[in-house]
Amino acid sequence: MIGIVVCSKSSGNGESRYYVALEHSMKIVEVRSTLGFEPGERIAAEGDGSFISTADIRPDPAGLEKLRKNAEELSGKAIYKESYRSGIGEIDAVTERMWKGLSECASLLVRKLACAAPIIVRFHNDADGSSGAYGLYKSLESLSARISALDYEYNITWIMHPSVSYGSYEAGSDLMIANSYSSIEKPLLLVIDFGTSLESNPGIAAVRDKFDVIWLDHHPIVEGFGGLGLEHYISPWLHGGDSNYTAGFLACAFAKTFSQTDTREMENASLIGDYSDFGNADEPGAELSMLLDLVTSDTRIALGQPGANLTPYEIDRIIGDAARREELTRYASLRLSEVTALALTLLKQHNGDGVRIYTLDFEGIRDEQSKYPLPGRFSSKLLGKIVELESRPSILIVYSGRYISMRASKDLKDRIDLVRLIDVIKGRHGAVIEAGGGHRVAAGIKLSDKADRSRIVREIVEGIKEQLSQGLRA
Ligand SMILES: [Mn+2]
Repeated sequence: MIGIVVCSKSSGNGESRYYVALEHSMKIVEVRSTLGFEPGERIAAEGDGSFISTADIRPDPAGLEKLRKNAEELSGKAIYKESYRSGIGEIDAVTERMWKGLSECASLLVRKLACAAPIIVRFHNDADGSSGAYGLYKSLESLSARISALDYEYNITWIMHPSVSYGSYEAGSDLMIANSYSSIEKPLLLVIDFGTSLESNPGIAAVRDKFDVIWLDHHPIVEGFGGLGLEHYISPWLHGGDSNYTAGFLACAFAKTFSQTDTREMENASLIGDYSDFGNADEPGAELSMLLDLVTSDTRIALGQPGANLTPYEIDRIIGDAARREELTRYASLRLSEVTALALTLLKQHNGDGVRIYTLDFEGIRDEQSKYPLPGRFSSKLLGKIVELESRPSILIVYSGRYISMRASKDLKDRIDLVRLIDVIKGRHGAVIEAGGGHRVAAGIKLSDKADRSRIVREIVEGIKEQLSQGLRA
């Protein structure tokens, strides 16, 4: 077999991993060798690819040219022209307006895959982000089945991302991964369901030269957000949609530009997980949403160790195992009812202009061994329960450790803007707030120091009362 080295990764033991595009089929194969090759070199491999002869190593500009042309052609061929229709009219209208942008992202992705460029996919560790990553993963599987040149184990690093911003730390870690490779195509970074806030600006600035970036998000766009300058920043907010068009759905719609794999269950799981108006509890997805919420909150349950990186590969294994899936779903549902029942007895109540504002100290309610449920997601569920019981507009603030999570019932969406409230508090306190943001009626703050928590919670309650009584000035 003769081929061109398209990407290499050195490892500690002197042996390197090489992705080689075979000369005749352009198919990528993976080989290991202790000999040092450069991307762009023509080499001869034998048998199963485990041995590379030294007889015929030379740079091959003509071959490289042909390879690039092939990658370009593939990226055209792989794309479906027709916009994806899920059957939800309002969502489909937004998808149609994003289709051109999504197709351009897909062309880029396929070109990277055809050259085995290193790809990092970071997805938010909640039901929304992880269902998007899972839908994308399944769709990529079908892409390798459809296009033979792309039938290899992709050079993708999946990273579950535990925060709402893309900071310098994450950027540094991604650069480290990318720098361990050397490839003919620029590495690709794909972000799903987080990061549309100012805290991401340093991270974006740090990686944008090294990576091509595809950024799929649905959080309200904050003025001054650096991601807007990226070539492939896609958000329903720019196309007549809003946060109800979830990022998980967006990732699945993106996957539809190159795959026809059925991702309806993941789409609905993401809509339900993020409390979108379009979630449908009667369609498949509700159970998946709860399961993903559990396994992304507590990787000890999913993988046997806390703080581990959960990838779509593991999610797929759990979902493929009917008994495990059922056991985990039952556990999640049971835990949730227990914690909810307890929480309802411990709520504190404040009145604000006819609206009930509740606060809850979440520490001590949750079993500290298990991270499930996480305060943010739990606060959404608990608010749902409160609204069900009270049938009146309510706001809930849940705090635990350095986190403060805020939720307002949807009927308050014209009277409350939590993103704006967080901005005010950030402006007032600066470094006391490590990160903060979210959606109009669902947002969160991470403090630098837990000691400031009760003061900030008090200010949040006051700020909410103010918005309620004075109205939101435009
Ligand atoms: Mn989301």
